[in-house]
Amino acid sequence: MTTLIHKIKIAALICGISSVALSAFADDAANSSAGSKVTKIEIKDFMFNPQKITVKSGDKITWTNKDEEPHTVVSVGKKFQKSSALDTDQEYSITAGAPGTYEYFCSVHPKMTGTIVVEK
Ligand SMILES: [Cu+2]
Repeated sequence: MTTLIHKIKIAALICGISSVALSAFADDAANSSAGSKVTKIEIKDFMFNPQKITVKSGDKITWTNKDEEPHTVVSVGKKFQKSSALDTDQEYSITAGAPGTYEYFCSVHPKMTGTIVVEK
């Protein structure tokens, strides 16, 4: 009986340690990956907000759909991979590639457009 309790305590301890280690690792990865950061774009009221962003090559760009309608992120000229139809609160991310100006739109509502400027 004591052995069982002892084992549970050890298991709990190991779990605690590994989750601390994991979160430390995640923080590390987010902070250290060569200064790259995440730029968030909210999709709300049939608009991409901000409508134009400037990022550095290697930065992550994440769209979140805050509308009740499905939206997509589609690159003009297929410069980056398009998203699937995003449900409410669903996210889509890409990593900014070569420097340049990238236009995109929502294929469900083509009047919704946005611009990404990628700098070196
Ligand atoms: Cu849309």
